[in-house]
Amino acid sequence: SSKRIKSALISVFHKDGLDEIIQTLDKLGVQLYSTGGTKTFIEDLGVEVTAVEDITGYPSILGGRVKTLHPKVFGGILARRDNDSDKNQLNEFDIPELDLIIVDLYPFEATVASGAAEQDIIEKIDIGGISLIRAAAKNFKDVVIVPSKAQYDMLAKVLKENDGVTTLEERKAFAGAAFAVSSHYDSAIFNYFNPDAEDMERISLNDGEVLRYGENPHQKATVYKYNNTKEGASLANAKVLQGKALSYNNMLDADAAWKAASDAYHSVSNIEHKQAVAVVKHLNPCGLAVTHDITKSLELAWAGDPISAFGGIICFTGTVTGAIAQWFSKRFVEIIIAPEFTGEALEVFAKKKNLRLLQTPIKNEVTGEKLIRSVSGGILVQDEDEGVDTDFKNVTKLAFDATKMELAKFGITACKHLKSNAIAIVTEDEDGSFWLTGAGMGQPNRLDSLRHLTIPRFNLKEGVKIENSVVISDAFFPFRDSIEAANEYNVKYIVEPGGSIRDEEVIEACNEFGIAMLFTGKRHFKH
Ligand code: 93A
Repeated sequence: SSKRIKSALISVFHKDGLDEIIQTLDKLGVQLYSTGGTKTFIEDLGVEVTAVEDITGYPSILGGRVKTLHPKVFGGILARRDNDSDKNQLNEFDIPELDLIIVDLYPFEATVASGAAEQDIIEKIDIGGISLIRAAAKNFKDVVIVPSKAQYDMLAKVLKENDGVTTLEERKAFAGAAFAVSSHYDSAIFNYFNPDAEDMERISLNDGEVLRYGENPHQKATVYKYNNTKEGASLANAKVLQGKALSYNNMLDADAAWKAASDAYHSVSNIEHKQAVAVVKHLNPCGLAVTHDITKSLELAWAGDPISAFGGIICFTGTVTGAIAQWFSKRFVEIIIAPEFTGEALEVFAKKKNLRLLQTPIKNEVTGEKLIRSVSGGILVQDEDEGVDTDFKNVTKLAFDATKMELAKFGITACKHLKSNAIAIVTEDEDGSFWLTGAGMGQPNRLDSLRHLTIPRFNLKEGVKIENSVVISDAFFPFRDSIEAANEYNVKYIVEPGGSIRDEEVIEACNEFGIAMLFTGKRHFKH
């Protein structure tokens, strides 16, 4: 039902933006009450206002800690206007009805962020203001609550359009905003007092940012940014330099590209001035390279699978220059991620209005990130699969060439970023560049990954020899059939975790075919 605002209690920390509201309320003949500083502000506007002390009969005490906390204030807010007993009590105790409450809380978060001393922070825990907000929101049937400056526009609109008359629907919407403000405020206090709390508890559902859309345009999606990594930069906090709004898939792909490029960079220790580039499609790196030169890395990453690279997500671990930006002028990509873009690069990219540029430092080798996914009725949390594998065991008669160990490390890293069942082939160029030359992923069996994806992609590369390349499997080979298939193509180096009950059979097949095999002892499924 509709209600006219006849009285208002105003108690705000930041006074900016309030003048217009006060003038409008004054014109509507609303009786104003307010606290110390706010009262001075209103009087300076030449508007008549009554001190809250005149309602309570108490001065503000304890240095302002108790100003509005009084039954005469809260009675006037919480009284049910259609309840005779409540009405009688308001009369009996001479309590004025308060129809509109405007609050702007003490700036707790900003005070914490400023690095203030603990005592200053504690003083900024608003007690009266938060109570006013909760009380007025609880009684939205009769009362309008404006819980922060962010709702001033909404209030101004309601006041102007209907001369201070509000509908129940409008008051309930204000109450909704009020509880968003109060829960956010309390989470900030919670975070301050519980610095070691589980990261998940820190997500405030009000903090979500709406994404362009979900996995498909008819699905809504939101990103909640919170610190789920202990070390270093994060993808969600990358700076968006240009381009249309990001979607759910964009965020996932950008994260996959950023992690693949960064991890590839960390996996290699024998390349001077190393630069990694990843080209990702649908969460899988279809190209990945580490070389001594950023342009070369880009070219090899693109050449990994030039068909799939169309519309891809590219991540660099070094500075993107104008020349690199030019390189993309005739190629369509969705997102480019890099720690740095030169001014010239930005100028060139500016012509591609839809292209997103994300700026973020590379991922640390180990970040302690917690990965979160949902299933119907629950959420799953696990540690990120981090770090470079270095503990290898030669299991075949033929020793795994010592000069191929660095390449193997790069290959394991590439393979670990592919969806299971994953097989990767990596190759070293004449100049010592490492690149992903074949990749098979997402198949329900390893043999299909090898035969139908990895090898055909590898065979597209002219002049690259399989006998010099290393084949990596993300999990053990359950049978000797994959080794037989690999042998058909003349594979000479295989890396796999081991751990199958038929390991002996698999090793025997390698010995038969003159293949050198390493066991890593570490599986890298990615579902
Ligand atoms: O210290 S408080 O928690 N005690 C109170 O009773 C109280 N009532 C309102 N702080 C209180 N407030 C806050 O004072 C409001 O939330 C607002 O931030 C501020 C306005 O004070 P002034 O009008 O004196 O500038």
